[in-house]
Amino acid sequence: MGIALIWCLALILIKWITSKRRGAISYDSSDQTALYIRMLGDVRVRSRAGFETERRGSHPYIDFRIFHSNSEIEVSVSARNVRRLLSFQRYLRSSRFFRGITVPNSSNILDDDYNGQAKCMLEKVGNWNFDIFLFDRLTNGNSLVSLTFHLFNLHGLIEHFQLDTMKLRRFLVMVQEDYHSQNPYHNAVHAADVTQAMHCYLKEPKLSKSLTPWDVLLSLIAAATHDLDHPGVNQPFLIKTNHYLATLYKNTSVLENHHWRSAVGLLRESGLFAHMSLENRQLMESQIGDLILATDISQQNEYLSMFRSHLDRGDLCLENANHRHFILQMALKCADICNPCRTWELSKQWSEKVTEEFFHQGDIEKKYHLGVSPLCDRQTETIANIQIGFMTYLVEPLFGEWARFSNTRLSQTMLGHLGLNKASWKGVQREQSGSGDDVDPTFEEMDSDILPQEPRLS
Ligand SMILES: *[C@@H]1O[C@H](CO)[C@@H](O)[C@H](O)[C@H]1NC(C)=O
Ligand SMILES: CC(=O)N[C@H]1CO[C@H](CO)[C@@H](O)[C@@H]1O
Ligand SMILES: [Zn+2]
Repeated sequence: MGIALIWCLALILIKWITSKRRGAISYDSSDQTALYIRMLGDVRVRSRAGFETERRGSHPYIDFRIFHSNSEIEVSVSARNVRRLLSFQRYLRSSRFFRGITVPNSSNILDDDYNGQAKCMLEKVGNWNFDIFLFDRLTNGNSLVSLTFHLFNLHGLIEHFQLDTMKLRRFLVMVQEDYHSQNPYHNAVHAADVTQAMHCYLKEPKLSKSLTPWDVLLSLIAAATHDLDHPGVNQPFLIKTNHYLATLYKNTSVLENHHWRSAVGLLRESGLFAHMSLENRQLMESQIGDLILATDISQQNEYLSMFRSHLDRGDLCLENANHRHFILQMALKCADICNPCRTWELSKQWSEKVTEEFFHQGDIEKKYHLGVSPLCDRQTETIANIQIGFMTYLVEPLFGEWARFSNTRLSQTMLGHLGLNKASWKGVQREQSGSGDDVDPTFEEMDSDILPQEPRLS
């Protein structure tokens, strides 16, 4: 789950739900968080959907049948234009033919493309300042493969689980390939960044002294695969375009379920754990699912309040495997939305990328009259507004609890960056608005703009 889902999901739900229950919900601006969480909570309906793996390249990513049932659009847009507009969707890269070429040579990646600087950077892979963008350039776009392979080695997983390094590399290359490099944000570099953050959290004293190699293995795989095959649009977009994944997963954690099932597909295909018992492999698949599904931001309230009550009661016992896995879910959630907790230099780049992805979705929605998702309209939104809301309502609450759990220098560093970055965006916002107004216009506009609008989704 990436940030892209967060805002559009939250706001589009407000549109939907208020259209159905206008007047039933109070939009007290002092309680926006509760409002968001309530809205997000409403979408979570059913239990986890089917257990089939997702086969790569087996489906078109976006189903545009919706366009053909809309006569207004049908006349103005040719199928060819639709296809061209959606060229960001990867078709070719999923083909077995393509993979057949790259995979056998994947073992060269670490030897050939690794220059001295990339190796040097890996010595500091546990630093919070690690520059994943630079690392990705130094590794020729292979940051996810290089970093994850290195971490497997560093944590002794290859030896402990008797992993075949060829199979491991092959698996990681397939994972990296199944991210869409055309996505400004949800691409393999984001996955590498989340994996690096996860590694930093695994090293935190409370965790490192209680985690088993199994826990570390699952954490790294889940981090590396948590947004696998992300289409670069969010769940509401998939639902309103009648995408088959939305149907398959019953409108619930659609993307996260797909990331998980895709990961399972690659694990099976690579045979990386073929030497383990079926029972262990099944356990691994379901535990990786628990981790990836936890990244669905619409469930943040549940996870956060569970975390909070554990911390209030002081009853977390990391010798207990269930408690450990709960903490790993929280850690992955933190890793996934830690962008605002990085240095300004890195954080700013992520903000630009995620906004670009939002706006791209908004452009498609505009062009095809799908109703522009909130925060996706480049005419009315700014990076600063989006970031300030995101930090205030989602990142700060999560990292506040994390710092209670793990009150370390790293946690203080993250909260420090978060505060500074927010202040920087507020500065940008003030410059742009030309006034001293600190209030996020997104939230101010909620009553006047979002509420009266009729949803155009049905
Ligand atoms: C998913 O949402 C769409 C649009 O709101 C709706 O038409 C469809 O029935 C929903 N599917 C399920 C399984 O709830
Ligand atoms: C596509 C490609 O680069 N294939 C090469 C893979 O590696 C072998 C030998 O290592 C070469 O012979 C192939 O040409
Ligand atoms: Zn993500």
